[in-house]
Amino acid sequence: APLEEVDLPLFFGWFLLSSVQEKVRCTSMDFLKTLDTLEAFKNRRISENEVDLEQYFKPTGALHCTTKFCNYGKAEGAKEYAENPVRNSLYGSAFELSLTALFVTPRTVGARVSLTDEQLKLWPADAEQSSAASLPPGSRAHITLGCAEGVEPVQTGVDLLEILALQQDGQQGEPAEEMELGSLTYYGEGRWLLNLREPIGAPACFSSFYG
Ligand code: ACK
Repeated sequence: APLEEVDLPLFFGWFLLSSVQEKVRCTSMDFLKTLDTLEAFKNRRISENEVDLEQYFKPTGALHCTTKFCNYGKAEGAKEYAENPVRNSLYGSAFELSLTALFVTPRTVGARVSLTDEQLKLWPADAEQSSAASLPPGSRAHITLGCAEGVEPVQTGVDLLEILALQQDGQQGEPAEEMELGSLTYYGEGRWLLNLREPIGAPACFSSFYG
């Protein structure tokens, strides 16, 4: 087939270098392990059954931060995004992502990514539109670290937007614990957010995934 007919990727995004993937996975495991031992957490369990959090969340493949989900060209705005000259010029470039928080819900565990102005140039305008709140561009940026049985990774961004919408709505959450990694807040309905004391710098390559 001529080159023009080749499908667009499943998604574009930043892919963490393998050395830092290991580090992020370890930090996330530590977080889940510690969370599991906290009294505050035991009293507000995310599932009716006693579950070991590390078993409850299944890993979801190579760690990445999705910019545009294209679904091989079927997603709205996919072609426009793929043809954007800025996207084109930055394809294959190295970036440093800043992971500023970890969060857990009954469905997903993820890391919040705080994008720089340069990184925001790669951010699609419609990424936050699934949220009823009007959150600034880049709010959805995250790395999925694990999903509960039967939950799709797309849920992680939805869960993050939900917590940020609560914050924007003035809901401070319930301060739950000062952990070594940072301060933990409870937002109800099994939603926990840990603001990292020290953001994790994660080198990543802007590229695409075909699957
Ligand atoms: O964890 P994620 O960001 O959530 O990475 C995966 C990736 O694309 C491949 O499935 C994300 N994803 C899936 N569907 C959507 C969607 N409708 N909108 C935004 N991101 C999506 C998923």
